Amino acid sequence: MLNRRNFLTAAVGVAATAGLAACAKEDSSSTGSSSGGSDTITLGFSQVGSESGWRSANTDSVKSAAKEAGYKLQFSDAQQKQENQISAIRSFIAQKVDVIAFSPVVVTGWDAVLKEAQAAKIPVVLTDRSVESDESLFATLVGSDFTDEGRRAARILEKVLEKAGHKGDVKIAQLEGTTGAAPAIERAKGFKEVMDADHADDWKIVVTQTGDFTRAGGKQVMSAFLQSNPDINVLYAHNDDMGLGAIQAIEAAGKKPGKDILIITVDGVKDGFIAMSEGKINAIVECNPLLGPQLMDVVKKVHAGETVERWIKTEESDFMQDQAKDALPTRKY
Ligand code: GYE
Repeated sequence: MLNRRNFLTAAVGVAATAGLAACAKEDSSSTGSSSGGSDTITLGFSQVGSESGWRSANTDSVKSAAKEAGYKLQFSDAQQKQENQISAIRSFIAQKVDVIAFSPVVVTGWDAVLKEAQAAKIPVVLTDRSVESDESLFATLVGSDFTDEGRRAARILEKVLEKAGHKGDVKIAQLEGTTGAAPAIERAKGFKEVMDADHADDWKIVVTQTGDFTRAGGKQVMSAFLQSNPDINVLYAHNDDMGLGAIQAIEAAGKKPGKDILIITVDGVKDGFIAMSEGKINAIVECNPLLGPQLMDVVKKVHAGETVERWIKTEESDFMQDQAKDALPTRKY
């Protein structure tokens, strides 16, 4: 696994080409000079899909920042399938785009296509999620520290339990993100790290399964959890959408979300904040999807052959339920 902590500032080893873009098969948009002018950067971007509110906000941010920067954007939606991302990247290489950016659906299986991009001298920028590949195959990662988000989720659960005056065993259900995706692996890892260190005796993850980062997945898996383990008293969901789906399952089972089952989620999208202001979510660990402007900045730098940091991290906060009403009007996604 790519060890995010070991990222060092390093020179971008890949020279950018100033090739013109051929006809694109995917969505394309541009506000740049006449189409394909040599000073207009053509960016090929392969998005994970449209599985969550976070993802929609991220897509909007990337599209509007590309427009703002005057780049020609070839945008491709992989519908949560790695094979679609691989073919999108191959098509960007064939079109000779200037820079490729993508948010990898899972961490493994990228070496071959990344080597093809390198052979074609097209720099690759990872955004949002990381990969388990040789670090020389991409220029940088623009995104969050998911392991730390997992740790923050455990620390905020400590506060939530205290606030609720919880006594006795903490029986946790975990709704994991997409299997093999960096945020699913790392959010589970960071949470477990704190749990093993400080709560080995009183906390236990009694059930854990993927809900694929979707509302439908969260609802379905949570309703199965409630049948197999009716004594669950905490839910840790790797994103708001799965938490929102789970809330429906909890209510359908005649229980009160936020009271009978304390709920911690990650992301901080508007719908998550609405549920939190209604008392149904107890705390949210923020993960900021508005990566577009930083991404465009980095794209310009790698295109110019400039040095960039290996990991450009996102700043984030945590929110308890009593902050939800005040924070809601200020949420940008
Ligand atoms: O938390 C989730 C989305 O990769 C950080 O993907 C992203 C995650 C986000 O589906 O809602």
